[in-house]
Amino acid sequence: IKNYDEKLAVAKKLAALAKDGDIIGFGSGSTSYLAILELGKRVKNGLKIIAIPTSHEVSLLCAALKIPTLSTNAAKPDWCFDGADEVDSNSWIIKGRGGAMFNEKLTMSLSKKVYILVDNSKIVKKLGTNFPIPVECVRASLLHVKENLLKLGAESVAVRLAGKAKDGPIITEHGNIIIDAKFNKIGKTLEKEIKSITGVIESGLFIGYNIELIKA
Ligand code: DER
Repeated sequence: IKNYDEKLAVAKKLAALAKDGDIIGFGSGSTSYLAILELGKRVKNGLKIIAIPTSHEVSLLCAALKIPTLSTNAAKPDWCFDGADEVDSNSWIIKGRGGAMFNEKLTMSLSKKVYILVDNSKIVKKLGTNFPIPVECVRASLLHVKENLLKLGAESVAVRLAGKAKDGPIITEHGNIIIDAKFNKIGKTLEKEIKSITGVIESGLFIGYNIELIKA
């Protein structure tokens, strides 16, 4: 894991926040993974929490750590945590390198409190510097979504491929595909403009969410 020491320090800080009875939204990605391992240690020592996982990976990890889980239809999280690919000075965020941004945004929207775990490599002056905005969309809308993302100013759009794991596109937890759209200019209406394209399920652009950063 890149920046392991910083991520582990942030993960430990997060894990210390949990208290008995908490229902917690568990984010996806390597930083969240380390936080879940830390929470697993506390659960082994008697901490009573329930997790709402945001991906298959996190669901499997909770099962392995014997952390009880509920779905987003069964309960609302008291609070949630997650990682980020980029965070700017307005606390606008790009997420979704791990492809779980629909469940992550849903869980954040359901949570009273949102903690975002960041190592210093994630802090950027200008959003869009290092990462594309991932856009989850219905397979039948691929051409339409690509065209409209370019119209919104995307420098490039590319279907996320599974690589060695499988020829062709990756398929998300909800059976959709992801288009990675590189934007050099990200204005405050872009999240809503992307969402308004027919066929778009959700994007990894988070503008104006009430979040608290946890840094190393
Ligand atoms: O895919 C995601 O949304 C992850 O949370 C990502 O944004 C951060 O992943 P990392 O913790 O592995 O850097």
